[in-house]
Amino acid sequence: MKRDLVQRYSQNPILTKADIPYAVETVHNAAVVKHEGKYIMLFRSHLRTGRSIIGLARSDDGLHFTADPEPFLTPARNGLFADYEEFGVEDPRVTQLENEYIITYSAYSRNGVRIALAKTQDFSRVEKVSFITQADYRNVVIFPEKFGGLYARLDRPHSEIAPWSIWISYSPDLRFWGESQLIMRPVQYHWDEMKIGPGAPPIKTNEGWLSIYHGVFQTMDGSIYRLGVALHDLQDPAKVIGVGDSWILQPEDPWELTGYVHNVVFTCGAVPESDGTVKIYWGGADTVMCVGQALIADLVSLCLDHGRPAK
Ligand code: BMA
Repeated sequence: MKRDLVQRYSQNPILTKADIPYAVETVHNAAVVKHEGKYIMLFRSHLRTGRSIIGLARSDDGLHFTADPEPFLTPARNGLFADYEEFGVEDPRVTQLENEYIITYSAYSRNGVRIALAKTQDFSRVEKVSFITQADYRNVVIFPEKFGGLYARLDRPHSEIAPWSIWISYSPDLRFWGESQLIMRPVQYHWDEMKIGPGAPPIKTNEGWLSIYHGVFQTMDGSIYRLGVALHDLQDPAKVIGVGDSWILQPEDPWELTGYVHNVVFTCGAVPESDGTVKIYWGGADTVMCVGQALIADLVSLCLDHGRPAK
């Protein structure tokens, strides 16, 4: 197919450090959800220490965002969380479950990187609940529904031995997780051959759960981060029914090709709309936030008709 599946918004980037009322060096890798008719964006920002915090911005249309005056989630200064967040908090994802928004984020410290879970009802107060992985894990996305009474998540353990693959785990209470299985691997000499990781929390469609993931390819000039799609069975999300063979988005705009880390598009959130489109949000070069739109049906077809093996 010649046509681009993701249409970039003409006024990208939509949020940069110039828009933030406190001192930050980057605005990227943001989760976005709708809450009471507004779009809420939780974005990651590097400080001049080189460590990250999470800020919040609001929008009426999903395109024009205004940042709150203060950061939303910052490293704890004491208690258990402080031990594991001293190097920063990164890459949030948000899932609405019942009346709450569940936030997962990467916590960095001298002990490695692990995933913490926090929750909020209104995006004004946030409560850190617990760590839900040990080190080293990144990219945890939680499904917005339960399966056989259990919550489900996709995640990506760090590994120098096995390929960096996507796993699924289940939990009765969002705190204790188990029954893990590897469900999707990188494919050799393919655009996602080095690493894959879950991106946006999965979106329910008639054909299955649509997962937008990132894949990494290593070149002589470093790594390229791109986005692709996979479809999981509606009743049994451990079953991957199809994975698109081609990427849906790669670094092309100047602010994706160069920046804090060059050649990166990285997603932590996408918002399905009632007209069959989805707004996909991504960080460009770990520096700015961008948005684009795709037809959900096109992404599903890519998974089903032009598949690559899941494992
Ligand atoms: C990954 C994470 C992401 C980042 C990406 C590209 O390992 O650190 O936060 O966007 O690398 O630098």
